[in-house]
Amino acid sequence: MKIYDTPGFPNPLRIRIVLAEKGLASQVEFVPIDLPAAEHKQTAFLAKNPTGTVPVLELEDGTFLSECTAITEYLDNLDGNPTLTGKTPREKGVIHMMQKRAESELIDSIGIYFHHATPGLGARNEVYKSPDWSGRSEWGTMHRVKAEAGMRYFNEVLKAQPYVAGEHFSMADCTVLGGLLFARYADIPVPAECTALLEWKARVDQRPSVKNPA
Ligand code: GTS
Repeated sequence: MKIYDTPGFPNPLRIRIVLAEKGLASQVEFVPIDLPAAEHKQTAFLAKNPTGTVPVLELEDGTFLSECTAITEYLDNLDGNPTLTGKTPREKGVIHMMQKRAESELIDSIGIYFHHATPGLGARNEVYKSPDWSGRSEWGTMHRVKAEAGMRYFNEVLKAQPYVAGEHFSMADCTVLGGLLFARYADIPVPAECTALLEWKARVDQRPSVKNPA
């Protein structure tokens, strides 16, 4: 298997944690993609993922999987013991729901703020996101507020349970971790009153897969 990604970036981190959780790191060849140089928006990469985002997983049969959720589903089920995406119908439903909330309320909102209300990855790259990119938009700025509300939401969730989707570490935790990494890059601090979220972060940061992602 090959993973096309950009080391140290938030969405790639989600999959690198999954690979470490599942003990699959040694089975993957990493192919670096130069995001700041907009390599992901060029023809060769778009043939692998038409949405022009990393990460992408290439299977041995030449199939390309994009979207962290799809890649996680695939990797998690390889050994017949899905620990990150749920075993029972209820677990699968709850994990899917919470990870989607983590995308829409956190990591994707931070991405919109970063790309549409800050210089983002620079003019060479951002022109692909918005042809009239000028570095700021009200729509982008609103997503910072949305992301902060998302942090407060997950703080409430984590007051009641140890992990984002319940009793066990799951794909939903990986998405929130990616979101908080992106928040750091975008200079959106976790509100100090979000103590449950901060305590969760300190705890999951000690997991071997988070300490040493693939
Ligand atoms: N929903 C996608 C997924 O789950 O894979 C999001 C992927 C994504 O947005 N990746 C970012 C990207 O390629 C990389 S990261 O910096 O957010 O981690 N961004 C480039 C672009 O032009 O959108």
